[in-house]
Amino acid sequence: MKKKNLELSEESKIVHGTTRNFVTSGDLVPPIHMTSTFKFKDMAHGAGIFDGSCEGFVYSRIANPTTDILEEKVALLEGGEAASAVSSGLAAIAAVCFSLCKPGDNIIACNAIYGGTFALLNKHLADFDIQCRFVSPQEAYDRKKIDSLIDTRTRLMFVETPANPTLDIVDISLWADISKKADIPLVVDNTFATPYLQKPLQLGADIIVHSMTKYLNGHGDIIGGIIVGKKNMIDRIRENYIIHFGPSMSPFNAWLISRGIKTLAIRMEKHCDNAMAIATWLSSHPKVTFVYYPGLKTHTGHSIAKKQMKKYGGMIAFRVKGGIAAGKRIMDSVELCTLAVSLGDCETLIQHPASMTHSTYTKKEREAAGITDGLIRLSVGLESGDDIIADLGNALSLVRA
Ligand code: LCS
Repeated sequence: MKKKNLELSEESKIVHGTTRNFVTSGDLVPPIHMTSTFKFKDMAHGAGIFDGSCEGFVYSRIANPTTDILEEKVALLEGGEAASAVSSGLAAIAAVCFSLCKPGDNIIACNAIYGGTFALLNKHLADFDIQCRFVSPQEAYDRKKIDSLIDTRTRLMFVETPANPTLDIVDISLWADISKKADIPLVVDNTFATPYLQKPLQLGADIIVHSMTKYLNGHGDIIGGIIVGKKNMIDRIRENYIIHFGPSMSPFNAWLISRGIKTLAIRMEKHCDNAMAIATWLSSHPKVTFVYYPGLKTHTGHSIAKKQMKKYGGMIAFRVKGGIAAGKRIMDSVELCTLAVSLGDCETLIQHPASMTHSTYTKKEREAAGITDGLIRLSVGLESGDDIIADLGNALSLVRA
């Protein structure tokens, strides 16, 4: 983005977004265009908007000025030509799948992903005769294995990195290289990293999806999603799916997310610094058996994370001695950490993937993805890192090792 004489840095773009403003009253913050429909000046104008010969808004399921501002901002931060905001992260993923795939087609995906996404890819798309071929986190580094799954009906490749809940790291450049050679779009779920930490389009991905419910909004008060990519791809997804299946975003939610994004840089810095300190502390705790955090040198994806991310994010998973029983005791004993799903909020959230976010997997499917029953997931918040450590320390002290 360019102001007249300035090339803006990432932090400034995060605050300012685009220069577009749909009001003339000089508001610093654009108002919420809380309207379902828009007045036409006359018949020629209305018909002209419909046939594309005039600029203008028609109806908020199709487009809305407040939502447009958010879409331009996220496209700018991701380095994409265009974006389309929708009602949830899963709506974004469904929109991509349904607009690119027809019955008989298939998708290749990594099996360590959010449980809701797994249910969509593994089960619900199969009802439409769209099959998903999964690779394990280890196989995700194996070019030959991935190549062997591609055929003439493969319509997209899907990865989430860092992955929910195991923080597995997918090598985006490797997947992009494979997908380019096969001429299949690569879709990256960039929810955990955000564009502040990772830019998949620069690494060769074609489409980015986000659950904006998480870090982009950052305040735990709305559900939202977005798709970013080349303009012709976003137009195709809008026309093939969003406009007529209708998962549109409320202008009020779009306005809240635009407000939330302004603090993304400083929030992500604090999430990352807190998470690094907590992961380091957990890894030397005698009652903790394993810590999953890409910032730790012991993490299998550390070197790739170092290459493709600015810092390592705010999500941690860990296992404790005494397995699931001990884990449950910890989750029932914490006082500052809140027992809740979701992530990326100001508050630290703790939860149990096997019985909560990833209960959509069978036990066998979870094991294949490395999601063990004893795994505890922590979304590190913006409180004092010392307070979070003290809270976890107290809870761990109640567990018999
Ligand atoms: N992608 C990722 C990586 C996610 O973690 C989630 C939700 C979604 C997509 C779906 O987004 P939504 O439709 O909820 O906006 N993850 C959740 C989680 O770990 N706990 O609760 C929701």
